[in-house]
Amino acid sequence: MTAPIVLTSVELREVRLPLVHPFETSFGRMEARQAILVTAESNGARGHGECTAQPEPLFSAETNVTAWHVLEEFLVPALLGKGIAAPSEIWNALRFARGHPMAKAAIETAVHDLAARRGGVSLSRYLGGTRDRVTVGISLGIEPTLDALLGQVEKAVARGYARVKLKIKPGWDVETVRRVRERFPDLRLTADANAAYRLEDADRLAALDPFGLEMIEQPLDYEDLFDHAELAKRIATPLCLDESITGPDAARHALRIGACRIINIKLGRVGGHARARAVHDAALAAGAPVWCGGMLETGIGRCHNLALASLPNFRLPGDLSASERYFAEDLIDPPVTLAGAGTIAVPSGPGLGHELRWDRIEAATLRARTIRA
Ligand code: OSB
Ligand code: MG
Repeated sequence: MTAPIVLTSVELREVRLPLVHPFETSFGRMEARQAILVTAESNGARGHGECTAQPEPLFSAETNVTAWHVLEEFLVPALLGKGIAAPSEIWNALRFARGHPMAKAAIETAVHDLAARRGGVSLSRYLGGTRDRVTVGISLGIEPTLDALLGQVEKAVARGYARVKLKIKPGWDVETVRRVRERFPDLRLTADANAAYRLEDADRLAALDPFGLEMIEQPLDYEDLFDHAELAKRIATPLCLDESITGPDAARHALRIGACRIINIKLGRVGGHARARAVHDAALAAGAPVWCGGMLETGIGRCHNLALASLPNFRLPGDLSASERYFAEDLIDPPVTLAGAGTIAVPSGPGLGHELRWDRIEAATLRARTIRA
């Protein structure tokens, strides 16, 4: 038995880091990653997490303002000064507060990092990871022109990414995928619609079938498993769900009714490492593969994703790219880099396995507040 963790203080810090290239999806365009970083402290031991909310409620209902509010007023006070038997207990300890999975994940993942560091093991080892490198892809946003997108794909292929995901929306779909497929006949390709279609668009989505996409991610509404199951009967390309999978129950239901065959797991969307593990296990039990999604995280969130993606049922390339694909200067040292053959090494040092660059974090800070027990 390891001793319980008693949090003595929690720091919330909002940072803004410009992206090297704007990222556009069906729901909007991002020029920077603006995130809340959470540092949990227990008698000198520290752990770090990153909230995957954005300034606007476009991908999910949470925003940086709601996450900060809920962390500051409710979640952090509920945990400070109390004995936490294990980080996997945090989801239950925070059950009194409805919703806000990204805010909950930010503190839950920070305490996981703290627990792994305290035990002197990597976060991957702490979580039960089974690989020392993970296969990775790149998610490419909507570009002003097809030629600009083809240039981006070319660069990604040259860098060795194991698969390319194209963001699609009505009007940037069939022709887009056709052109990329023509130019790169053997590339592992997927498409992500971020809920931009309706079931009535089934024919348009079926028109993507000839291009050999490995999956279409979240074509329909985030609340709608039923219509995804209907769509799955009308198209050949496998469906993957992102926004709709809020936890293990949603995963079980979606797989059971045929709303998807593959699941994208994101720590923030599901509420942290323990919930991510539960989704992973639900998919494994149903014989479905999972892969690790991304939210343009800084190196802190990215290292959490790398540790998560080292679990056994992460059998498809994740949206886990090198630091340089997102930021001129990442918040960790060393930055995340691609190893050979479209892989990234899972950090092996204690916890997240990378040092934090506090000079850069300070320079990127918009506001900070420490809450003490
Ligand atoms: O739907 O997967 C998504 C980024 C922001 C919000 C939603 C999504 C994404 C990505 C980027 O696709 C993945 C990455 O972090 O590289
Ligand atoms: Mg997605």
